[in-house]
Amino acid sequence: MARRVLALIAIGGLLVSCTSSGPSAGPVSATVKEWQITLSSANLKAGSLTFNIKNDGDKEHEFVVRKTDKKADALPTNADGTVVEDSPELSEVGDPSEVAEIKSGSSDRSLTLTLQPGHYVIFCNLHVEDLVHYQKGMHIDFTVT
Ligand SMILES: [Cu+2]
Repeated sequence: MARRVLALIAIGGLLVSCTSSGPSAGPVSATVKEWQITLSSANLKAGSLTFNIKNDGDKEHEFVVRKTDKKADALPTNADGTVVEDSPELSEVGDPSEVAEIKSGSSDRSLTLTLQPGHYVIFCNLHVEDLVHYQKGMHIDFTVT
């Protein structure tokens, strides 16, 4: 009997999570590693949002957030392939608008931003030992509505 009740509660929880639609109000779980950045949701709700960042990789990474109309894979770049972080086409969205030096294995870094509706990108802009992390694929788009 108790087991059946628990099963019904579990099913009810699944139905609720499936039927709730629209943007996520956060917090957002973000993972950085070689060579990608992933988010628990890429459709976020405007307002104050916290990104809890985990480095699942073997290398140090960073987490740079900018508001821009450009797609994450088509940002303005320097001659070495890194992103032009202070390009007029990219807007900072907080002070700071990024988290640097995220050590391998760490999960205690976070970034809270107040976000307006629009299109945003996150990228890692490290260039270490001939590896340009942005060019290796460390970028992602997200939208705020
Ligand atoms: Cu990186």
